[in-house]
Amino acid sequence: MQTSGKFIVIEGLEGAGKSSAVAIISKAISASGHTVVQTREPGGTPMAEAIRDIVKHDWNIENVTVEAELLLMYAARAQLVQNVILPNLDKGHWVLGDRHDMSSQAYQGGGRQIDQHMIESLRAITLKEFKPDLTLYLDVEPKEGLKRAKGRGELDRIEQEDLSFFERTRQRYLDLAQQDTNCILINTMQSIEAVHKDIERAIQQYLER
Ligand code: Z5A
Repeated sequence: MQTSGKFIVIEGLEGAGKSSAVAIISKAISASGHTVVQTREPGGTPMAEAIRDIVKHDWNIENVTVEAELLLMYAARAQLVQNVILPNLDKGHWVLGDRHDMSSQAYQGGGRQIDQHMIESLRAITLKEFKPDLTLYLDVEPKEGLKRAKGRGELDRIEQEDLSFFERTRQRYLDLAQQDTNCILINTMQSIEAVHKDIERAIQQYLER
């Protein structure tokens, strides 16, 4: 898929600081003269937002199967990519995503331990060859990330998983970040000011390329 805009994605565990990273990057891209369109996953279209509510909801007496969770993530992604991301890239806009496919690899593949082939086949159906131009992976130790997330209020269904789930998810993120030449790792186990400087430097270097 050939497009004229760029697709930039922010990834990381809860509490990694994705919200402020999105704000910093959006400002830098706009200042360089591009139109920025922000997305989030799961979500970003009316139907995908409804899927987001379903997937984050604590169903209480009904067990949410790992297969249903995975399929819902890809259903939401199909809606977003075809209805929002690709049309905007075609217009030459820059799309800034709060999470994308790396989240499914990390949470469903690493955290839930779903077979990699199953995820690969859904990815092939949903995305074909489509990939982000740049990913900023914000790395946080799960204990610290959850502490920050808890400070914000109630935890959703996925956030209530035990620490080992998030440790597996983080390990998969680290492996993926190392393999992906278009991914930059930002260490967020430092002061917010230092993290923001690293994010600003990374995006400026990309814009100047
Ligand atoms: N999910 C999935 O399983 N598979 C998929 O394919 C996709 C998603 C796409 C989406 O939830 C859930 O779906 C998510 C993964 C799963 N679930 N979990 N668990 P979401 O997008 O609503 O939630 P989130 O991604 O977990 O967002 P978040 O908790 O809002 O994370 P954040 O945006 O990175 O956190 P933040 O709001 O920017 O920061 C949290 C707090 O920490 C805030 O008060 C900051 O001021 C503070 N903070 C940030 N950085 C620092 C530093 N460096 N020091 C101290 N304090 C800091």
